[in-house]
Amino acid sequence: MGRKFFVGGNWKCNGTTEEVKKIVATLNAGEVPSPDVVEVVVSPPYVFLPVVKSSLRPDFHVAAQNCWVKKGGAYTGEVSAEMLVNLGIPWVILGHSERRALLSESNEFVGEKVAYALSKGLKVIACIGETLEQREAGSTMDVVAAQTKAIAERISDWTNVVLAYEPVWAIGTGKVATPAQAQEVHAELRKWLHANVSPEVAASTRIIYGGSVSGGNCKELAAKPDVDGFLVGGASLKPEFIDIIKSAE
Ligand code: G2H
Repeated sequence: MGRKFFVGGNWKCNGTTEEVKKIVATLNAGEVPSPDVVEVVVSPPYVFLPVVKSSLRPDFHVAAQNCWVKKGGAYTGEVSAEMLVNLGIPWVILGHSERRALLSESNEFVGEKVAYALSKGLKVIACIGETLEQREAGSTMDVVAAQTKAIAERISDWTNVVLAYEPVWAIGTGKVATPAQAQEVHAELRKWLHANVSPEVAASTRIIYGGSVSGGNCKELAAKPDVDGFLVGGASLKPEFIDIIKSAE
């Protein structure tokens, strides 16, 4: 089964109205492969979701950067999955390492969020990845397997899940994983899905790489058989995001 290349742009907590308009204009003017070849999703901060959704080219989609773990209510500052669905936002990023680290989101909490978001009809970019300390201790696979297991235990349908492997040591540091390092973890994750979920899910789930992806390093990474696309941070705010989308070809 072919896995369509996926490129996500995670704008994180960046942008003013003017900057957002500029980024959207650049995206709208970009010449990219057809939606049959690559799925493109950009993820602005919550407050810009409506304006980006209404002004973005129709072949690109939008994602929120987070959502609450259950139905809305007395949860000050949170945004529910139901609200995203109500606004026609199809995707959400969950479990980003910045939230795991800075807001103490546990594997279990992220797993619950993924399950709830899927149950409401959202598609999920679920992020996993090890710290430098964990990599140096040789526990990369144990860490990403535990993060994936916490999701796998709570969901039964992986159709609307994209798994984003983002080694924490590569995020925003300019220290990208080598294509071989990315391929090794992606292949192991696919094996894990094969053994612990099903051969079908292992074959069809897109595993994308994130961490200092740029216009300069994307082609080599994209050439690896188990790298099905990217989650891009810093470079998704720049015109080179178009070059990254083009690496799908
Ligand atoms: C990893 C990535 C986007 P950057 O967080 O999710 O960010 O490309 O800036 O390392």
